[in-house]
Amino acid sequence: MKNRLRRKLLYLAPFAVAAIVIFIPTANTQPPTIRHINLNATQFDYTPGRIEVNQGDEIILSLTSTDVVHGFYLDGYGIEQRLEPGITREVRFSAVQPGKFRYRCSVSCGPLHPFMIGELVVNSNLPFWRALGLLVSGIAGTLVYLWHFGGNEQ
Ligand SMILES: [Cu+2]
Repeated sequence: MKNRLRRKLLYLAPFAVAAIVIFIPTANTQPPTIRHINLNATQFDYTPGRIEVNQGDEIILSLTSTDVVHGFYLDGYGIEQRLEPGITREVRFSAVQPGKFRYRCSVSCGPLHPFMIGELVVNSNLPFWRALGLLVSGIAGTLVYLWHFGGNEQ
């Protein structure tokens, strides 16, 4: 009887370890937050030129042109906004899609207009993959457990 219990624990141990490893916190596990970002458009770049957020974050962009009329177009999210000089426009969206997306000027604003490009980085949602990993290891653990001990009382 005691031996059987020990064998059970031995089989379950790897899955317990897997579950613990999956939940070890790392730098990338912040819960989704509201990110307020000021983005300035000036001939011929954006400041900041690179924005990094986490998947699931709610993004509020305050867009301002500091000189001439510019535009803001965000690849992948299909967001477009015309920016009149000195008038701040707010764009709000959820960063649901992970990956790298370019934002570019969509209003011809001068000779270097085609090079007026920035980058939005949406880091993938690690908690989601951890939850999935836990689910998979849980199912695998259950299957192994049933396979070894199910209905076979010896
Ligand atoms: Cu421009």
